[in-house]
Amino acid sequence: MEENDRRNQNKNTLLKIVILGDGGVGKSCLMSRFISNHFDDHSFHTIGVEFMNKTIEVNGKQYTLQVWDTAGQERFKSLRTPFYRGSDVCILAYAIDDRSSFNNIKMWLNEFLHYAGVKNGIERYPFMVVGNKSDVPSKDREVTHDQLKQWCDDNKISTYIETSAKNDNNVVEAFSMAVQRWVDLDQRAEKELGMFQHPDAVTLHGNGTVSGFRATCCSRITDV
Ligand SMILES: Nc1nc2c(ncn2[C@@H]2O[C@H](COP(=O)(O)OP(=O)(O)OP(=O)(O)O)[C@@H](O)[C@H]2O)c(=O)[nH]1
Ligand SMILES: [Mg+2]
Repeated sequence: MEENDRRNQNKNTLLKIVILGDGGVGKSCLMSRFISNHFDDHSFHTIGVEFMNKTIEVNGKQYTLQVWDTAGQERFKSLRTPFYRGSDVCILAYAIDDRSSFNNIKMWLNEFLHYAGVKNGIERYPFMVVGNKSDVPSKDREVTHDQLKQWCDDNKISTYIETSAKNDNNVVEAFSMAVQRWVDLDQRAEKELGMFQHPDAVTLHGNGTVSGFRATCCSRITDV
């Protein structure tokens, strides 16, 4: 392993992850389950935004996730939207026993695109859809897993999962998947930037690799 790679391996990448979705779908509970492995049966509605940090390892690398929990109720819109800018990942959450929260995902997607100023298209931004409350009895389920998949296919979002903050099902997995999606898109952007800035560098040594060029992209690498 080269010295540069070794140094990068020991660095910690800070990612801002924002969670959006209707009031009551379980955004705050997902955050508490992830950050402190705690679940509150009588969680209060969030007012504005709150954030908490947690470091996790994905594929042998450290990521500090700054998780931003937002207020889903319409009356708090002006308090939450200023915090969308600078996000690295956006999680769109609904509850599987609440059809209207699923129908509103599109509205949340559009709100984020608008206020975060995402310009490069949905496929190039790490979105993830999370169907929470997967623990509810099947008679109460209003959105199937197939409907989740179909919606994501139709909207060009490739990362989605069902979770239960209550039963601690798939919560860490959801955040790990979100990081992985960010890594994949970041590497793709880096590659494209390299090709753009050094269009004829690909064949210099006859091994098909870009010669000695490494683009920096949107990641923030910090020492911890
Ligand atoms: N059954 C079940 N209930 C959950 C789950 N997650 C959250 N809840 C419950 O759903 C209710 C709302 O959860 P919150 O986390 O406060 O919802 P929120 O999305 O943060 O709501 P706002 O802050 O108003 O936007 C609470 O009563 C939680 O106990 C879950 O995975 N399963
Ligand atoms: Mg909340």
